[in-house]
Amino acid sequence: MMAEIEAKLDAAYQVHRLFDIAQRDNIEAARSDIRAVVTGGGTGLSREWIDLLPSLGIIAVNGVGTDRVDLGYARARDVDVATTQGVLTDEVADMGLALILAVLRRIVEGDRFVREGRWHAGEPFPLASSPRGKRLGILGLGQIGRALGTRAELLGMSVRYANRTHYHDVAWPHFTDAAALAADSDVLAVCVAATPDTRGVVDSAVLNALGPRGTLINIARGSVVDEDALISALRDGTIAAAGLDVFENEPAIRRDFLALPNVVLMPHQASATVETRRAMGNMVLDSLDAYFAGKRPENTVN
Ligand code: 8YV
Repeated sequence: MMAEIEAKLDAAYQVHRLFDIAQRDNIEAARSDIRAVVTGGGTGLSREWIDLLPSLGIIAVNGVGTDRVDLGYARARDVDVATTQGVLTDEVADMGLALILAVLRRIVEGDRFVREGRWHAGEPFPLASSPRGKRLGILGLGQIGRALGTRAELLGMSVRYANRTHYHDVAWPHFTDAAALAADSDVLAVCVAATPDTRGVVDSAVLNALGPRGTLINIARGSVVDEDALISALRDGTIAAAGLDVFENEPAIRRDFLALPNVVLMPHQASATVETRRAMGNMVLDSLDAYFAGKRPENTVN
């Protein structure tokens, strides 16, 4: 979290930082008094930790993903799980758009080309691909998927989506099946929440359906994509390219990704702007305030 948010936490509470090895002994001593945990979307809090904290009443997630917290288990223990939903939607959708443009317009490749002196040496740079007229398939039409679809339309892309629910307030064609969506898309953007149901949903069948001119974007969670299948597909031309902000095992991502020229890699930064991280941090503080005032935080999700 931002230093200014950490300072506000310290001003209001006695804070033990689990990620700080030097504090581990203090945490052990304070364990039974700890009433609130602040964590990240990609980090969460395991059942084991919930069991180790008998006074716990709230888990405030500095993010929207709750795939690393067992919501039902927390509820059964009377623990509220609050997220920062809403405030990061636009930022994450922007990252989706940035990755689409980075891949189609060869932004990262171009930067490298200039720095390596290849432009100066007169080497030709390959033509890029226009987003206009391309079909964007959105896997998971939550707030972020919708915000990405709206942005993509401004680029002249046509949007379709796959989702369990068929929404009638959008005119975009609806699919129920990820492979059928991929077959009808030039760019497939993964925006779906990570759950046991969506684990590995983007598999070799979906990548085959996306095809050799297709691009995969992932701004959701690495676990939604079968990374073995993705690495093979990028290597053998089953799909053209990918833009990824999230991975299965962060930050120790599969080294195979590093050697692939047709993938743009980001270190899970979709919500990471000063403005949005400030808004997220303040929302975490509001949730803690509400909880310690004896109220259930507004953005409780369990
Ligand atoms: C954050 C996220 O990077 O919202 C989420 O679920 O993964 C991201 O916004 C993460 O929560 C870090 O705190």
